[in-house]
Amino acid sequence: MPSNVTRIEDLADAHVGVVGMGRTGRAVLEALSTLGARVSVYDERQESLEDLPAAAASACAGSPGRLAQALTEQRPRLLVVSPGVPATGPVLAAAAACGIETWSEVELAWRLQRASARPDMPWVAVTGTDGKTTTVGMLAAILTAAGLNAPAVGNIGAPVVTTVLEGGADVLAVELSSFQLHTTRTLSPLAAACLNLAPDHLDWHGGYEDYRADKARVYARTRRGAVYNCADEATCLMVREADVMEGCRAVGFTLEAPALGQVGVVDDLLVDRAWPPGRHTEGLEVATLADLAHLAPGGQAARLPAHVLADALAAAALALAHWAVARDPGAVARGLRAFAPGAHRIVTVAQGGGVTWVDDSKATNPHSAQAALTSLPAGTGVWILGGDTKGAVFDDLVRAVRPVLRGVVVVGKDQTDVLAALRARAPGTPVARIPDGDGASVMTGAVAAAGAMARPGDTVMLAPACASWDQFSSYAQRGDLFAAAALAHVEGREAP
Ligand code: UMA
Repeated sequence: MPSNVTRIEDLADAHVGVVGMGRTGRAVLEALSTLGARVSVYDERQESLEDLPAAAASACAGSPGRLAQALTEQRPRLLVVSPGVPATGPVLAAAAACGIETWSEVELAWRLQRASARPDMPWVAVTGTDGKTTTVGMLAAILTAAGLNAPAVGNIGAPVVTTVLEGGADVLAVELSSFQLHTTRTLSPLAAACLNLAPDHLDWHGGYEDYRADKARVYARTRRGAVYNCADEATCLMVREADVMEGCRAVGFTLEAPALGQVGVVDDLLVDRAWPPGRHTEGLEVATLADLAHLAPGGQAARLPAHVLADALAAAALALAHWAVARDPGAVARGLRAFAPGAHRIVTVAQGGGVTWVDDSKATNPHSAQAALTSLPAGTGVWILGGDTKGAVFDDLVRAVRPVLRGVVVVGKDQTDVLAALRARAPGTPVARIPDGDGASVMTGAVAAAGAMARPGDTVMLAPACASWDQFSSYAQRGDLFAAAALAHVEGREAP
């Protein structure tokens, strides 16, 4: 049985396996090649093994069972697995049975950094079922506003290992999925947060408790701040049970007035009672709701969705763990003002005749659609909904958003489940149905129907709660077609 690899120096000339040749695997192959490792690559798809960024000692394509068999025969000293490789699948089972140590790309990146000329460059880590990408973006913006070179990396799209090898960063804002955390073993972040916990990816993990346990790993060995969501008991419990470094503080974020040890909201202020020296007697104002107005439908701070405010509070709590932000807390407000939301996430795309048109095409499940819609005042929302349901159930969503609705426009190839939920949970609410067709005609029809329902002061929101695949090529295309049709509608033109 091969001995465990625990040091980067051991990798020169070592036989290392890399599973998955997507974004992660390719970055790992490049990094391992520069270290002089002999790399064998494995992937379920032959096409993924084409045009590799560096030479591989061997390449194997085949079913998960076939990859597991190859691993058992070849027995690399270390295995670096891509996030998509499931915890419950044959590949990780074979590695465990053969005693092959397995790392995530994140683990490799952390070890590379610890062995580099700047071993103490801090990482700030964010996980959670919802809001990770927004929070990491806000965090990077705040750290940048404090004068730091602070890239946003990880699950957000940029493999961490590439950024570490490039050098030059002062601090990393790292988005971590539960997949990545599963095989991350020695990371010791400056600050860490699990934003919330709801069932997700249960097939990959094998069950809810396994999913929870992998999320909780984000807090292990945290040095300054273990940040939890006061409204989510699961995250409070994770922090209570976490094996953090001596001196690490538990920091809560809350939409209410903050108690000692929390970051929260007082009137229209974001207030820190976790970090400042005077926190025992008073809080420190670090930003205002107006600093987040550009993230609200129509740019109105009063309509800021609660989950966006929660993400901003979490980002502030994490960033303030860094000395550069603690010394310059105004960076929180400057960073939040500079933060640009991701495309198709509650973006105001048109305004006219007193009606605001908002693209939240990224809301591909009921949970995220609900978060966006419930920020609207009662009776002022025209909701465009529907698409590929992925087997979701809509009753709870419709019940929750009914008070804000003026009307609903239903799109999608198969509208059965959505219409049944509307009939059961929002009887009497006007509903328009858009017949199946190509993406452009569906969106033009939906915008015309929504425009006919809306009154001055209303918001038309595309928050489909469904995937886009049935009528569009992606949620991005769906959002783009909505924006184009909404603009044409307010300008009195025909949709392009
Ligand atoms: N593959 C196998 N066997 C498997 C699974 C995948 O051979 O069991 C192969 C595929 O054939 C393909 C390659 O692995 O060639 C793809 O690897 P991957 O699925 O791990 O994806 P990457 O391209 O490496 O992208 C990953 C993350 N993907 C997943 O977690 C599924 C990206 O997150 C991340 O941005 C990227 O690394 C950079 O860090 C995406 C994601 O959907 C956005 N994340 C999930 C989420 O946010 O919910 C967790």
